Amino acid sequence: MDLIKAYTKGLPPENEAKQFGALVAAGGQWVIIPHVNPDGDAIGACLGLSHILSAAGIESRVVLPDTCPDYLRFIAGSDQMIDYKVQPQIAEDAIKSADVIVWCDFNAANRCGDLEKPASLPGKQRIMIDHHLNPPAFDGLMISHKAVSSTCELIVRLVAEANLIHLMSLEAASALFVGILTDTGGFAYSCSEPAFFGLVSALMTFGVDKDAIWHEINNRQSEGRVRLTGFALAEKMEIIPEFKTSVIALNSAEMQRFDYKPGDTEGIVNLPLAIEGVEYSFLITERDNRTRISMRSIGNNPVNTFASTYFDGGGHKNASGANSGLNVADTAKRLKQLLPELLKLRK
Ligand SMILES: [Mn+2]
Repeated sequence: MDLIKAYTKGLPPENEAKQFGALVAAGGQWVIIPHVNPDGDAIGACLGLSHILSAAGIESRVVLPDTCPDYLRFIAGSDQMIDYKVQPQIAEDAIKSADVIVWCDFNAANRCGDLEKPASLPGKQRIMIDHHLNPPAFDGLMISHKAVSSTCELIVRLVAEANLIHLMSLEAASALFVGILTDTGGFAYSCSEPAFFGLVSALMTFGVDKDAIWHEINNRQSEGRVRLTGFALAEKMEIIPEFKTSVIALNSAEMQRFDYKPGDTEGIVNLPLAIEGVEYSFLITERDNRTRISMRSIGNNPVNTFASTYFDGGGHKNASGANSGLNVADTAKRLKQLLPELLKLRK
């Protein structure tokens, strides 16, 4: 038994790993798609899986519904990704000629934006590898487990359970480490199981340079991004003590003032939770004329049911997201009106 398999403890279950292993053995052309507005876990998982497939002799392409944030472009293979926003025809052709389509780090077709239709093309073998809650019915191999920290962790487990760990390389392990690091907030949440650290420890043996990855993700931000964070906290954060809530609403003009690039607001939503007494944090942003709400909470205060009940969204208990059909200001107004309902959902 290899080092990583010692920690997987049947997650994912053997039948899923077997089916995945059979698909890898069958080869063919694969396309891997992440969710819109991809984060470290989505990009790390897509590229990590792509490296693993390459080692198996499988031709795979990562096709993004929209732009990869700059801070993730250090990951090996990121220069080979196809951005649908930049190369729509190449992206569609890649998906059309694929035998296998992987939904990576999302579970509903509408989470991959403009790729919703191509990602759902009939007649394709589909695989979902994801850790978000409440996956809808899926036409394909569903490897969906909410108990893992990240889709990257799930891929490490899947590869080990499928007896394919010999395909793991330094490039793959490093990409997968990125998602484990970012989706746990630097090992702060969603990773309390001892087995998790055993798994990470085993992954490190492939030569992952943790310090270099930390540096790439945290210490290479643009001046605009750091100033936008400062502006959001100093000028835009509204604390509503009776609801233990912080709301930050940033419209497009405010974001552009700081030369906004995709990914620049990543992480801002977590910062108000540092304030004593704040248990909920909401960040409302505007991107491509769409209003997005990021939701975070501490402890037994679910935000996912709030996201799905009152907005078009969902996610994890303490980390959810939603779309809003209203503009930023009106979304903030509606959100604040709904705060009494939020408190009713407390356990
Ligand atoms: Mn994730």
